Amino acid sequence: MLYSVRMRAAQGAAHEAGGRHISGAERLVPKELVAETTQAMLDRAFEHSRGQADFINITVESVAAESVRLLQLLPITTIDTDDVPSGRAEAKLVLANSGVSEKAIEAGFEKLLALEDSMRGAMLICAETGIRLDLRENRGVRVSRMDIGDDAAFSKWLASQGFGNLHIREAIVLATKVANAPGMVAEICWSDDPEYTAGYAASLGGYMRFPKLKAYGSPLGGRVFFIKPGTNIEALIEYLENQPVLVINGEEAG
Ligand code: PML
Ligand code: MG
Repeated sequence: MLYSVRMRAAQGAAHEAGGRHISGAERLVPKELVAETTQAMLDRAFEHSRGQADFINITVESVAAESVRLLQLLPITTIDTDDVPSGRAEAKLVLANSGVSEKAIEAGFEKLLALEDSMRGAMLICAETGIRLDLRENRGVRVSRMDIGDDAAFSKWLASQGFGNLHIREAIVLATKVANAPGMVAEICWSDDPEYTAGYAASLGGYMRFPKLKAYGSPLGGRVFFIKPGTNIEALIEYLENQPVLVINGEEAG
């Protein structure tokens, strides 16, 4: 048996009562790690650089081991650019090479840039027309119930690649689950943490990181998922929210 441990924190009020999203986290851990995982999430919510959390919700829920799907970690490539505009231009090229239309890429960037504040979930956008497909408005679709299979080995491997921070650890796990979703073409994300400027464009072809995808100091970030036309959106959201996934990294062994 595993446990899905998830946290969401907001300022002013609960998310559903109009509070401002501060932070969220997702883990899938054995019972003996539930207590320390919840404590770490609580500390993180209280200390977040997006601001003081007034509302923190931590949910612990059992997950049957046989329902867990194992997925291979996406290969990671870093593309360093001189500045944010060239980072965004390169990220658009990656999306286009993954099969997202120019119209949809422009629509996705426009929607991300038009956000007045970050959402707690992602926007689903048609990869051809750029039309928003989910009906979640300011909430978006939150990807949940995923983790890395072997946490200690993964952290060690990440550090050996020069990726020693929590942002990458979480983002690569989420991006691996998302890239394997039914109907997924590609994802674009940049961080909503003011002090973190990186983002990525991901698809089954890989996770392309861009250290400069957002201006330093900006609390505006988020995710757009580009979806193949004709995809069953309900089944897609069900997978993103509820299918338990553990990510396996074949490279750790080496
Ligand atoms: C986040 O902060 O939640 C998103 C981080 C995206 C980029 C992570 C990376 O450095 O690869
Ligand atoms: Mg964040």
